[in-house]
Amino acid sequence: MPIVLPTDSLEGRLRLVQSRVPGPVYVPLDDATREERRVVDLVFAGRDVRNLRPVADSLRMVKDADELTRLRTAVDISVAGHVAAMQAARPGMYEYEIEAVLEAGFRKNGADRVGYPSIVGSGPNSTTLHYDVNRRQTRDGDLVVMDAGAEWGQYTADVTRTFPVNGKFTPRQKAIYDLVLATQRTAFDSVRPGVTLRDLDRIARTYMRDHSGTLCGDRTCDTYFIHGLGHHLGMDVHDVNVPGRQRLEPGMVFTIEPGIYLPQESLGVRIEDDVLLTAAGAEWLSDKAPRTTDEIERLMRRR
Ligand SMILES: [Mn+2]
Repeated sequence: MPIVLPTDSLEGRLRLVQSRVPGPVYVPLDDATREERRVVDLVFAGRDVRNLRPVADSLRMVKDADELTRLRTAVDISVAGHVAAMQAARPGMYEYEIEAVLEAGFRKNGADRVGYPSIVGSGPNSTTLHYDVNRRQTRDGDLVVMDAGAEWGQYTADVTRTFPVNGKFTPRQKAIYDLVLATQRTAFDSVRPGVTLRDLDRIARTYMRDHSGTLCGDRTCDTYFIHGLGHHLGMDVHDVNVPGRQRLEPGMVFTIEPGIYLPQESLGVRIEDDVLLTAAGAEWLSDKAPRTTDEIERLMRRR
């Protein structure tokens, strides 16, 4: 028989249970108010009170088999949405129309919801980070940065593709795109147990700088790579990253997402994929979404 108790008896009950369990007491303390902290000290007086947060966060960093299944499902659904949106895109469509196709693709394939607000930024908006207004009408010649991930079983993907709304990259767009792509590949090739995301960030920026030539004018293109290379991925799109566990371990999942943003040219490119580190090396999770300019143009011709 279940026992029904009043809510205000919870604290007393917890105190009773805790008093019978030996060892340290783990309580989430990060966001505790002074009053909550006072209650904790009162309830667990004399006990070894520790912060639950780093312990719980640490458990989230290496994904188990069930979590990987969820992430793979979320990624596969996201890829399907990206493919549908790229195939449907036409000059003159509003960004929200492309977003609608994208998210319909997510839902058709079983997504619970979006993992974060979808970004569909065309032309000048391709150079705005975290643009999610999606109200502009696209024009022939625009690039579109589409950063969107489906959530499935509480886990979210995080995928970005950049494509020409008319289906054909200009030589200039392709040149910038190919540098971003090569930068992403270089970072991926350096993924192994023991490296840090900071190492990969440095490797990516160095590569981009050394291969800029005159592509970005007087400066090297890494000047226009104005965000971090990547982050952990899981239940949160920017998943937890516990200080002291910076080195990548098998089972960790993270993004690699270099970009170049040239507002003067309304030219932004970001390519973002989700990567699993295994004992054998790195594995792309989201590479079923067309990624080279040839693959993207081929996909968009088949529409
Ligand atoms: Mn991301």
